[in-house]
Amino acid sequence: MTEPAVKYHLKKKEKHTGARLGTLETPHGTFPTPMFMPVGTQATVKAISPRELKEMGAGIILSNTYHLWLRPGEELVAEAGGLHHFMNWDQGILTDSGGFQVFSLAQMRDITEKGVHFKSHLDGRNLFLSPEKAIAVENALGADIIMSFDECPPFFESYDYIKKSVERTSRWAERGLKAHKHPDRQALFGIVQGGGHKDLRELSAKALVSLDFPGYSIGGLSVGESKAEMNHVLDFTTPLLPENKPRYLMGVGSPDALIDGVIRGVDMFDCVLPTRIARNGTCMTSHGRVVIKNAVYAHDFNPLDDNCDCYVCQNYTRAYLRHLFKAQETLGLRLASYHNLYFLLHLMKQIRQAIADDNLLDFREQFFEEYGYNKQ
Ligand code: PRF
Ligand code: ZN
Repeated sequence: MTEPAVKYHLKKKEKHTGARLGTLETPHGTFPTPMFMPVGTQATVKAISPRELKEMGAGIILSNTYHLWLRPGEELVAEAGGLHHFMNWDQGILTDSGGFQVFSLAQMRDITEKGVHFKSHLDGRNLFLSPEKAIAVENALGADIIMSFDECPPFFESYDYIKKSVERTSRWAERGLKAHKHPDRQALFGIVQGGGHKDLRELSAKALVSLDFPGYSIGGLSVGESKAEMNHVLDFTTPLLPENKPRYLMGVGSPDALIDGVIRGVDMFDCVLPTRIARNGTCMTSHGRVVIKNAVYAHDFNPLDDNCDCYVCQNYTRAYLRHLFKAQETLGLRLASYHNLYFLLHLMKQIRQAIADDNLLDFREQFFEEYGYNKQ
């Protein structure tokens, strides 16, 4: 029996919710959970350097098998000594399998038992991705945590389709496990699917748990359903997963969903949201979203967020940030991206403290009130 590549330590459960305080030990360092993972799809967190990521306390980032397989190719990354060396990031990396990206980006897909045929979103080439191929690419990239190849069906697909899809995703997970070459260096997570159906989530979780993955992802959420629906699915899905393994909710990263996910026992999250909205000038602050291009900020010489101690808020004004965006200067999107990532990493820190203090529900109430969620 080889040692698993990652070790989850559950340190404490919050008294009034399902929230868990823990740590995840990876071959590239240990980070506290619950944690938010910044997204670096193309082996870079857009506009932010690894030095800056470290400075803001990111212990793990996410990257994408699909994108790196197409460009520059996993062989080139392997030639560079793996993804950590290639991008100069010595902390944790998690790669998504490509399943989700194929379904969301590529065209003319044809799903069979063997895998998925589709056309590249870059040049229209015909491509084929299978559980074995996805794992081979992830093995070559060398991330600390890797994902099974899954299908993420639309939330409102028919019950019969989702059932067939879940069964196939479970078979794909097993094939991926067999194909995985470095279980001692890379932890392969299974991905629970099943749409909004309790029995299908159970079917999925049961099959994956019996395969004894070192961690479990929850997929198929934040794909168009309401927040209430997502929370409802989490309510019955996290209890299906073993307590001594990490749980990762894929593609979720709005402040309210992070808090509500943690309350339901989720340990890890990722989302393009903070960096994507930053690039069009939307900033997350303790008082809610600030659209920095708005005229109201033209003469506002206050920091972006008076409660934030990040580099941006300590050194720049809203008026200056607005000017940068109006003048289309690239520093604007760099600073906004930095602040937004810092804001979510800081939010996770506050959440961890609230778990330690057993007052997560009070924290939620205060945060929602101040952010403006209660007004919607
Ligand atoms: N599967 C995979 N990646 C994902 C998802 C999924 O269901 C989601 C759903 N929000 C985001 N990223 N493999
Ligand atoms: Zn800030």
